[in-house]
Amino acid sequence: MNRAALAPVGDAFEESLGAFFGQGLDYVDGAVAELVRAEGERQARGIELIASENVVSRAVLEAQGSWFCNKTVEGYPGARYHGGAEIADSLETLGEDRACALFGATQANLQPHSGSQANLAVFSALLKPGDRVLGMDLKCGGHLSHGSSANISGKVYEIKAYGVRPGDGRIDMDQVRDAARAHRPKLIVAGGSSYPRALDLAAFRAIADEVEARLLVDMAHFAGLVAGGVLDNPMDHADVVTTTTYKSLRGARGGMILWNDEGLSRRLRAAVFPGVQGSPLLHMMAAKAVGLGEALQPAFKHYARRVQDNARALADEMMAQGLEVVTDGTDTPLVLVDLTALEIDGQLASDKLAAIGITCNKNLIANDPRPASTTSGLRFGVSAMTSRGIGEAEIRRVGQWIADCLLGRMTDRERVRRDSEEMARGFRYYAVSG
Ligand code: DSN
Repeated sequence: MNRAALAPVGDAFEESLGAFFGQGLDYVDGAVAELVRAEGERQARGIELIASENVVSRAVLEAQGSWFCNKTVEGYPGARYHGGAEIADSLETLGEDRACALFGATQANLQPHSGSQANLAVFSALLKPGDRVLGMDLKCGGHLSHGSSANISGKVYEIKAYGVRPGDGRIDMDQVRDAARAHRPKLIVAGGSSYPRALDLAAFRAIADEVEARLLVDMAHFAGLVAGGVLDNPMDHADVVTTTTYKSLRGARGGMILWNDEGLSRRLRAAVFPGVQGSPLLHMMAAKAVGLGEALQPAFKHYARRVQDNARALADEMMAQGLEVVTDGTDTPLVLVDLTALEIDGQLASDKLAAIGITCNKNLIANDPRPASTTSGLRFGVSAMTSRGIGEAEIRRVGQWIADCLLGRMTDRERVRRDSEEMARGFRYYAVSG
């Protein structure tokens, strides 16, 4: 092919370089820019109570939009497969050091792209296919990646489940002990996605020791409260701790693994890479490091305390207004409402709340008579609104709106939608339009 035939393409390419390196999203892609703006507006005007969400700092946003996104590495600091990794090594080491300092661990792995990836890596490091695991039933507050039949964890390993006491909705440690004695699992998993109470970590440890199982604590939903010193640290009890970094911990999206026993290090690191992942997302690693640095600051302790206070106030108010709250309260950022006494299912309930500007999610509850597509529960979490500055008086007002809406007492939905928007806009947020 002669050069003349290539020239127009070459010219167009070279002409495009100015915009490629110099122009922002508004100029380059108006369609996506508009969606970004619309999502920012949606977030700014809404009362966000999805338990797995939070609001990250401007600094976290900046780090995840940095040119670390251009870098590919595989392996770990000092032992990479790609060149030019010295700065990435410093970044990953800095992030690991911060994670260890925050949670009192000696070992950390920040490479997991998500909490599920972190859990899968731990399972594959500690178990052989077919090995038995005792985890919390998904319906009772466990997590998909702890052995749900729909998840790879439930297909590769033999899963036995413990639940919650029918009377008070709490984990019955006697039942856990009986199940552990009966099934002799290799691994016991504590933690989940909708259990609102603090775990009895010492009892889990004692049971694991008795049956010679390893103990994995997944603290994804309450990691921020551990970091802030509000809840006991699972690192004092577990062999391995996993977490997401973006829920109450308020950092970039992704997962993390912590442990102390250096005898596990080679297996756990190899299970993440090359076991279940290739290259880590270095821009997210940078943002994780920023979030962990923020969590080490004194202000984070106040945030964590306020998350728990707000969650308790929300639960109290909803109960006072006539809703049934699972376990009659919470120790964590989570509040789980049981709708079984009402006509309304979780899907319809969350749709009704969305219409008045409150976002949450439908959630299975113990012995749920409804399927996962509708459910009889609603899950709320206060981390995101706490990060924006909400306090007890306002969260109680939100609790009243929720109860009025679900109990059919709301006469003027449009007025409440306007009031909730006014409340949300009264809290801090990024400048999203401009
Ligand atoms: N684990 C899911 C949740 O709790 O919503 C996503 O993080």
